[in-house]
Amino acid sequence: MNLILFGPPGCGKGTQAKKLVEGRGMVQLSTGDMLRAAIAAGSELGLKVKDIMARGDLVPDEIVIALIEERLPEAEASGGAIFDGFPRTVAQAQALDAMLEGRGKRIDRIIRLLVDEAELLARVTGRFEQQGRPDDNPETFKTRLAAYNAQTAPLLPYYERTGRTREVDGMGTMDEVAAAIAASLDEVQA
Ligand code: B4P
Repeated sequence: MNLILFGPPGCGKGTQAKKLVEGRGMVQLSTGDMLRAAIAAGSELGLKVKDIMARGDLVPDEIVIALIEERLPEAEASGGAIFDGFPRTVAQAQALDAMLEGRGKRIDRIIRLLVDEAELLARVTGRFEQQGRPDDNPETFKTRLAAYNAQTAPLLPYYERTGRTREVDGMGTMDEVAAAIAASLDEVQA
C-alpha cells in the first residue's frame, strides 16, 4: 500500500509516519528528513538547500522528485511507502503519479490531517524550544504556512478526484490520531 500523509507544517505527518513504520513495516519517505540529512552531511545538495529551508520556502521540485525516485524500490520491497511531506506541489504530484504508474502502482490512500493554526504554531514553537530546528521559529513558520496554503493546499482537489482521500482529526493525542489513521488504512486493506 502507498499512503500520502497530507497537511500543513506541524500537523503530525512525521510523528504518525514513524508510528506506521513501527506498526506496519512500511517505509517512511520524508523529503524533509532527507534534506536535513543532506544539510547535516554538508553535501553539495545540503549546501544548495540550506538557505531555502531556513527561510521556510520550498526547495525546487526536481530535487525532491529525484530523492523520492531513488527510494521507491526500497519502499516497494517492503509493505509500501508513506509519503511524508511529499508531494507539496502539483508538479510533484504529477511526477509521483507517473513514477508509480511506471511501476504498476498507485497511491491507495491520502490522509489529510486536520489541525487548526493555533495548535500548529504551538507544536512547532514547542519543538523549536526543545530541538532548535532553524525553520521552527515562529517567524519562519509563517512563511512555511504561507507556502503550504499557496502551493500545497491546491493539491487537495487533485487528490479528492481519486475518491481515495480521507480526513482525520489531527487535534487529538498522538495515539488517538494513530488509531483514526489505522482505521482508515484497514478500510483499504479489507
Ligand atoms: P518537513 O520536514 O516536511 O516539515 P513539516 O511539514 O513541518 O512537517 P513535520 O513532519 O516536521 O511536522 P510534524 O507534523 O511531524 O519540511 C521541512 C522543509 O523541507 C520545508 O519547509 C521545505 O523547505 C523542505 N521540503 C520538504 N519536503 C519538500 C517538498 N516535497 N518540496 C519542497 N520542499 C520540501 O510534527 C510537528 C510537531 O508536533 C512535533 O514536535 C510533534 O512532536 C508534535 N505533534 C505531532 N502530533 C501531535 C499531537 N497529536 N499532539 C501534540 N503534538 C503533536
